[in-house]
Amino acid sequence: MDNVTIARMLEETAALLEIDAGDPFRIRSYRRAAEAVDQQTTQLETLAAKDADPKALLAIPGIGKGMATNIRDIVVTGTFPLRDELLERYKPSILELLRLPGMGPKTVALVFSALGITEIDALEQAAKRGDLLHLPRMGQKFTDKLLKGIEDYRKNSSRFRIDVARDYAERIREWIGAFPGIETITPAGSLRRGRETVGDLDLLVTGPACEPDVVAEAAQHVASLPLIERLLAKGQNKVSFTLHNGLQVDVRLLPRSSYGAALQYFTGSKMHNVALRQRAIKRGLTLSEYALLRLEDNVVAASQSEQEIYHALGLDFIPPELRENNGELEAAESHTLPRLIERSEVRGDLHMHTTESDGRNSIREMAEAAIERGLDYIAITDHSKNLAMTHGMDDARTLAHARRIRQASIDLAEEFAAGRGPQWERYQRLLRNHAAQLHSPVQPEPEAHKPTTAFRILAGVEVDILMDGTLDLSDETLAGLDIVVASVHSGFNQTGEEITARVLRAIENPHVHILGHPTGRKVLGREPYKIDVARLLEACARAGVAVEHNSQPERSDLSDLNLRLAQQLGCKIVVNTDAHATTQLDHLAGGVVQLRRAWLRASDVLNTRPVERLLAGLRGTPAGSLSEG
Ligand code: DGT
Ligand code: CA
Ligand code: CA
Ligand code: ZN
Repeated sequence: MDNVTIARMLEETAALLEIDAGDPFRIRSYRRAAEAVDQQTTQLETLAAKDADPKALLAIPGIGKGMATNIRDIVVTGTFPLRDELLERYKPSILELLRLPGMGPKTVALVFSALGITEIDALEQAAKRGDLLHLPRMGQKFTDKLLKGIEDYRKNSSRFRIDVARDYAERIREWIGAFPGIETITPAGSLRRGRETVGDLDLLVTGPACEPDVVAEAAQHVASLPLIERLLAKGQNKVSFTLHNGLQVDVRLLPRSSYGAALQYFTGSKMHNVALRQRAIKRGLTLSEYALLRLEDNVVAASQSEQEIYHALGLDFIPPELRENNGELEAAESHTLPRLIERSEVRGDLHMHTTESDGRNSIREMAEAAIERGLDYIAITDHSKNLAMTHGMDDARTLAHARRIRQASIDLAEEFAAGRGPQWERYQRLLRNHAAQLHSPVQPEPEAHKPTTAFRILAGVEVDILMDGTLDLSDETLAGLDIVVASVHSGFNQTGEEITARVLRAIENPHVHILGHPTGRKVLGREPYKIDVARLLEACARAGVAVEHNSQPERSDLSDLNLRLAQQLGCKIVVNTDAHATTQLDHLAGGVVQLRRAWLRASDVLNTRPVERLLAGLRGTPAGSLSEG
């Protein structure tokens, strides 16, 4: 039982208590416990074991005596009494109702008590019959919106967000990798290509344990994975199953000799593979999941690595993110594939929140976490006052916050100059690791990580774009900041004309540097605003306003296609995390994958530059001059 599962059970219990109109204090305690468990880096399973110190669990903030008992029950029995009791009363399917638009716990409780509804199908039928119209606060409008929501939910629920799939791939990888003789586990399919959603998870496994005479034992190990909800098929070298959330996983165990061919085949996409096979045929070759063979005598031309296969077909290696049959074969043939941006080339992050608005950490904590991740600078951009629920800032608070941010930056610079502080501490740690790993085949390069300039914290804001396109803070305030991100957070129902005009007006303000999450869509959730994206991007390019790729997995906005359009239109582009906690700075890696899918190089992205050149690039530099460096 891992922490993620324990946290999920506590969170579900909080939701069920809410439906049950339970004590708000109690509901909050379950929610806080779920969060605390989720953030633990040690496995609670070990802390909850019989021989472990009974105080170990209690040492975690947010976990009291009762909660510790619940967690011990979960570890031992897979559940705990309160959860069982609530699930008995409401049926597990009721949790799904909460994912529909407009269906908060109070509404779910109402349809349950009035109509006995515990699942989506029954809710849909009731809505269609008009049964909901008799309930308080539920008119025709609510019913229509709900039916549309159910339709969207069904359409989307067969796919999963990439970050969800990635987390499961990692957990399954840990389990499979523990088997002796298994050396390599690679997620293939749409996950490897970095699509923002995946239909199912394809995992390829190889090593001595996957050779034909012994593979059955390894397959047996895979089939005993505790996360499996339902085993669908178990063959000689393939195991398929589903997880609790319905995600299907296909695991294939393959001998080393054909691993490259299998990886190429199962990475796809289908369209890319079709084009590649046609190319093979033209050259007297045939490509399968086992090998690239010469047609005339069936001699293997390549099979062990993808590189060999692409080279044998007269192509440069094509990174998985580009394999969508969008011109990548032609570019690989003419040696004109771009050298795609890498996570390590991003030097700064220009959009994040602190406890000043709705973030969870302080300025200093965000900075230290960014340093730990190898960044050179960040901008702190808390919300403005129009977003009242985030405790957004007015002009005075924005400027006071900016002073604190700059002071924090000065503090870091002074520590740096004195040869101490988080940058030097990180470097010392890298050196120690290096010394410890001297005998390992992979040598880290501590010299490359030696800090040469002080980390910089830029003072910024995420200013709300109001309904009429004016900004939520005064021009004088904005002029006093290093980074102004402007974003839409309201009025999603505006017509295309209205919202396009609104955002165009906002970017006319000369103080705006970056347009935050430009289309407002949520992956598998909310449709984008009805904004004219091409017109918007053209205007941003003209005005020199950078457009953001927001790396929050549920946003991932701009999408890969819109990013490619932005680049073609000459827009400045930045990739940000919009982190609301230190751990979310890790989202940068996923954001970079989307940039890669858009064929972007480091030189296409502003925050790959050192901070001085970044700032120069943000201020009035014509968009066209980006490419020189
Ligand atoms: P997904 O799962 O819908 O997000 O998308 P993929 O790309 O992961 O597709 P999936 O899981 O059906 O298959 C994984 C890869 O295996 C796919 O990208 C290409 C290859 N593949 C699977 N079935 C076929 C097929 O019938 N023909 C060809 N050419 N390739 C296939
Ligand atoms: Ca797949
Ligand atoms: Ca599959
Ligand atoms: Zn925002």
